[in-house]
Amino acid sequence: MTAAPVVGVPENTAERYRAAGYWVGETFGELLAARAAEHGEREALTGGDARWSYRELDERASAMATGFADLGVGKGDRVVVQLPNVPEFLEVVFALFRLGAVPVFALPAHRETELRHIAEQAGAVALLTSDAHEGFAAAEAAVRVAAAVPSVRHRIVCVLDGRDLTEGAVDLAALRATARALPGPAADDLAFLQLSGGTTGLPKLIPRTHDDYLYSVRASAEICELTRDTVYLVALPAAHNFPMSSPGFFGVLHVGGRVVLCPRPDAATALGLIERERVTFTGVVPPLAALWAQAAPTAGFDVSSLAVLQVGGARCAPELAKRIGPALGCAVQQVFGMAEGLVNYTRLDDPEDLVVNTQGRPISPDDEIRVVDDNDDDVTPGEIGALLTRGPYTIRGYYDATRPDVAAHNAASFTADGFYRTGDLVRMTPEGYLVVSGRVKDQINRGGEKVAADEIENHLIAHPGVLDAAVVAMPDPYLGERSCAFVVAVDPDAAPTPAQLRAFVRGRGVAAVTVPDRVEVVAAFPETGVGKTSKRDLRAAVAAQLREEK
Ligand code: J2J
Repeated sequence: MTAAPVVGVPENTAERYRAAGYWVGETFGELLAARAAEHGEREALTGGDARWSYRELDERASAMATGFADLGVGKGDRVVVQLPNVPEFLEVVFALFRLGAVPVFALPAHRETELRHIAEQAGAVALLTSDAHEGFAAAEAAVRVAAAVPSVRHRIVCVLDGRDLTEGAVDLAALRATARALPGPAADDLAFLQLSGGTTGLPKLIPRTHDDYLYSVRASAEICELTRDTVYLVALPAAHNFPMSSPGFFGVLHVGGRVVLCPRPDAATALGLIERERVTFTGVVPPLAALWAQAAPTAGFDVSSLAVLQVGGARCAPELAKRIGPALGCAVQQVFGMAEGLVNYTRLDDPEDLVVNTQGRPISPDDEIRVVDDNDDDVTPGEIGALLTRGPYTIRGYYDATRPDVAAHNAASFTADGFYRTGDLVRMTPEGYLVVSGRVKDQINRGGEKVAADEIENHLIAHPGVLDAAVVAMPDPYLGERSCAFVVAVDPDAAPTPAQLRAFVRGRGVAAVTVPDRVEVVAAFPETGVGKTSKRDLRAAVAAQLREEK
């Protein structure tokens, strides 16, 4: 068998998913065309001053697809897309879908280090960024990333900040050509690459097909009871899997509802938009839910239109889950999902006990769930174990599996029979609901933003004054977790200070989540019985220290 970049499901399994009606052979481009035919002048999208109807979004996507084609971007070509929550994001994404080119969804928080890695892993032919957002000179970073990654032939810039184009860049606006018919992709083709939270090193690329993703979108829209009257606020970065598909803006477009893009998720901006646009549905990470719930009673906004607030991406404390509904006057839904596939929801008619204390149950009757011990044997039902999953919208391997590093990571992240090792510790309730109780992956989940511990460690060890580094999660009342780096200095008498080390990591052009929140310089690390660094002891040490400082 020749190796392929995407690890597919076995053909008989694919047949089963088609026969069950999960994979229906529709592409994203076809979906948008069908909705434009059906809903025409209804408003699809609001963002900034723009209001686009279904027809306008459809026409824009077709015109821009032609522009990409004329530039030389073709079917199967990967294009890194990094944009904040602006309407152009959807225009670009649907244009690439229509062409069969493959968007690679960088997050707005990513910086040069992540962008370069993503472009390299994807073998991207183009980088599409803003000129600048959040103070990040994205177009200039793109010049350096393109210089470092030989596959990149084009830099395309969406001007949001009024800056002049960097030399050699193409203005996104110039890609708005006159539409011409183009051969589109097949529904079982790769639609896009999402990013994993990263359990080791930088984020891995997650290959999703039109067939598999659209199944999760349709099923999510149904579970979340979306209708054409739904007004959905994209409060999290649109490139993230949660606001994209759980049920996200794709779910809302699928049912003919309206999508409102929120530029920043602070309470005043978000609650203001909920009032102005009569938003009915949105999804956030727990720290934002807490902020909004705290602000709502006195902020003076009328948020009575909001019917459902979803909370997911990181653990939501039961106390918080209880508080949100009354504070915002809406129902709460917990969502436990992952860009690799599996998404669990509490259902809108579930009793309060399940909504408050569990993270929901899977979308599909064909989501296979295993809760296992260290030997991959099933635990006694109800006991805590590691979550493995396989199903009609969960990947079987990261992209590009022909690369030896990715193949090795795939061997560790998937079982021989194709289950994804989520790295989460869960228990299953008698009702079949999952409760997330911890994790085995060495990662920090900073209020939904994930970073691999070894990624931070590598940046610290690059400092000439650092002999060794070990990064663990420490409890935080707002974000749930923050990162704490323990560092052993080369010369204990001339150790770099925590402030210097944080500045050093930041200076390496990394996402903010990669800069350690706290740094402790220590003489040596505690060890386990076999002489390995004991992260468990380090976690306990910083937790104790924090209690003392209170
Ligand atoms: C605890 N941990 C959670 C939850 C995710 C919907 C919602 C979230 C994501 C997402 C997503 C959690 N309680 N409710 O893609 O479609 C942690 C787990 C999980 C990892 C996945 C979606 N919800 N998590 O967060 O790919 O550790 O997706 O494995 O970013 O987030 O992260 P990500």
